[in-house]
Amino acid sequence: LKDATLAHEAPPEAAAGAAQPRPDPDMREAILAKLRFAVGRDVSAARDHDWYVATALAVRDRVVERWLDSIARTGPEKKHVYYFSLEFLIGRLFFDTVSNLNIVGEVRQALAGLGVDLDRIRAVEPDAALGNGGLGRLAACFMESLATLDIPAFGYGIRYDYGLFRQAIVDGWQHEIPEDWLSFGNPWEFERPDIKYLVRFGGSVEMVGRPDGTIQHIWHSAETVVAVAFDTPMVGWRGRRVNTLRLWSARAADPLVLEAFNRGDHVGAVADRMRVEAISRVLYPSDATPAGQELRLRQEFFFTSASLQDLLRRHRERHPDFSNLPDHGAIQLNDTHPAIAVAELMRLLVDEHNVRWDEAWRITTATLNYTNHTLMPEALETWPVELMERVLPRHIQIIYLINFLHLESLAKNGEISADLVRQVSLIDESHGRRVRMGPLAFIGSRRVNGVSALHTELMRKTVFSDLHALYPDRITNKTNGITFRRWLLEANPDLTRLLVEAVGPQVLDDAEALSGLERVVGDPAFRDRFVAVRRRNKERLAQEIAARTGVKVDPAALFDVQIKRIHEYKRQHLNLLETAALYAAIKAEPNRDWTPRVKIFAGKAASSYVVAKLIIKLAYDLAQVINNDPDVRGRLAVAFLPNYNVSLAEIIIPAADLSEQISTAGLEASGTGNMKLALNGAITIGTLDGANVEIREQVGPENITIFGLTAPEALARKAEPDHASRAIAASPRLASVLDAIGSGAFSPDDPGRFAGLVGGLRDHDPFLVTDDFDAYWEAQRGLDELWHRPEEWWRKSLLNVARVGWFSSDRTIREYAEEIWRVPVG
Ligand code: TH1
Repeated sequence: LKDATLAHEAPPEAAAGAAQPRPDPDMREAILAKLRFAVGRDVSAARDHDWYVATALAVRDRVVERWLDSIARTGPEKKHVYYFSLEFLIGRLFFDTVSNLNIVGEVRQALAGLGVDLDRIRAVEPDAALGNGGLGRLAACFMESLATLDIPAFGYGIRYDYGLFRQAIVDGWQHEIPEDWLSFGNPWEFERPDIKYLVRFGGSVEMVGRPDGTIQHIWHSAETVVAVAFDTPMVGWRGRRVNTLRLWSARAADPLVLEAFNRGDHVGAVADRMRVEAISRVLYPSDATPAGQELRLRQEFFFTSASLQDLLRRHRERHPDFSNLPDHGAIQLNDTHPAIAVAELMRLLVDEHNVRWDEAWRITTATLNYTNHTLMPEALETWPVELMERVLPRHIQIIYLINFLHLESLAKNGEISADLVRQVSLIDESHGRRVRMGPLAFIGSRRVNGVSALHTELMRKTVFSDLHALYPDRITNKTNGITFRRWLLEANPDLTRLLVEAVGPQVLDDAEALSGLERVVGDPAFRDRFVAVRRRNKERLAQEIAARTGVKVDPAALFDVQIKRIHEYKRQHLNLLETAALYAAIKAEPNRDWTPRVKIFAGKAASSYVVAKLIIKLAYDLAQVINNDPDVRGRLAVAFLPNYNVSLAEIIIPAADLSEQISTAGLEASGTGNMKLALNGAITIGTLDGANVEIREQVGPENITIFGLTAPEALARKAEPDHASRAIAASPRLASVLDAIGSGAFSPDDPGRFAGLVGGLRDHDPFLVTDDFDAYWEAQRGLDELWHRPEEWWRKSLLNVARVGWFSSDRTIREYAEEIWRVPVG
């Protein structure tokens, strides 16, 4: 095999309508010049990191040309999309950029001529881990698809000094290590010291009567923070368009109180600065759980206010007033984290720009849109009224007025009961007074969307049912998607090359062209090549597992993969119970023809989530026993890979045979890892939850393994007080595995370690692990059987690849563009 890494590197002239990359006379000279004059190193002294920076800067020059071109080409009149998100989980940018510019071959060659290996230096780049999981990664995929579809867009967020913590596993326990991704500099960002806004906090509000009888509100804030812009170019496929990701960094207005310093108070002089700059110091490590701290509220308001001021300024440079703001911009709120935008946009318009309240409300509700990503009650953001009064005194007034007008409009439309008021009020009075950010975002938005068909249906029927009855056209579904550039072309170049051969180069531009594969699924020669590609990917993963954990696994075994945040609702512990039961079964009947399996886990637990950390420890303890037991060698192995992030996902996903998507039905809003794994040929074992439902529709029920309670069944079952004890009594296998784990069979050094975890399952089991256990066990054994019929297995696997084109984020973004944002798609 010659340069097998990327078939699509060659100019894909067959791709219709695509802009050809400009011929680049001398990448080699460009890299050498950057090495010398930007990095300040001689070739003889240059190390991998120097080469990485030099090459990134040389590539960046090509990006900047297109970036400026995109901005120039987009007249100010064109409608822009503004994606507000507290998280952008981008991962590495170097190879993504090179690949999207279609210059992988050129760059590889230039580097090779200098004795440098592209694949070695690309691994030097740290991940931009500015997100926790699916929500943050979705924002990153959306930025890529927006550029690809030539939609003018800004991503707005926070430039955290520290991204999501690095996870170390010490003796099975998770430790969190700061992720200082910026310590070697960041060649992709442009600091914009001239683009800065003041964001204010605290203080009080003065009310002054105007001659016309209206009241002017003057906010005397107690604290001022400067938000400074850092811009990163977001390159679309084939470099067609380059958009801006604008991340704000917090700076003190007066960084050094000179007077204090001169007095000799060197610490006091910088204390205020520390407090202010803490705002953009670190990402909260909570996923699908509210962070709930004052600093979090400060982060949310900080980036929302700076972003709104930025886009209002740009609007005012070209228009006499804000009446046509909705024609020139659509704002998408990624969950409720930026929901304070409803109050802040009202404040900016009414207090700072003298727009009348009704007109400001019209503009706000025509500009904002809100995406909901979870319905779990404990995950819905609320803020204590007392905290809001202290941190955002003007905003709480505005929220009260919005709430008053909202409830008044209900009253006008007929009777309203105390019950209905309780349901739809923006203030929750049930446990202390709290502002409910979901309903605030709902009331303030033109469109509100869920992220899968099932999730959107549940939004209408449960959490938002009363608001839905009042505004029946507001909720709409936009099933999530993933960018195929990163998750197929870049992560799995060998499979991509095979697909191009099989269905033609249009598959690089059009995800739906994957359906062309249907023609070859029965072709044994093609199937063999597909299996050979997968085998190489699995060998690479096996090496990675050995390097990271010391566990040796056989690439011929079934690779059974569960990679995602560790959360009880995602039920890694259901998978672990099945693993322990399988171990017992193999030991009891060692001579049966067991399907060799490697159970692969990876994921981070929120630092304060004790049970999630214990689940990681359980995976580790099971691995210790199982991997060291000669009785099961070659049949069962367990590996927990530390520090799951985007880059590790890019290695695991192309090597997965089985994709575990086993959340309690009704609780996983969508999932997006499920789409990435299916796209790369994994078969899904999953519940009827989130986007699994739509994956089943697309790939066909015979090509996915569905098990367990449905969402309505799960809801009903949970209400039965003795559901767990009945499930355990009915399943000797489950009873015995719970006994074993609970009594310390896998933790002889601390036999009581998992007693609490098991006790929780016996007593309450809110996530229905016990109820779904038998169905899950049976489904797994069915897959064991299927593995013994490779022709059938690979046919199903190939049909998954062929039929998941619909899950491209290009499709998702097209739907947002047409129905929510009303912007043209290029
Ligand atoms: C996730 C959902 O859990 C997942 O199902 C979905 O695919 C993904 O969003 C993208 O839509 C969520 N992540 C978070 C993170 C926080 C709060 C709520 C959610 S929901 C911090």
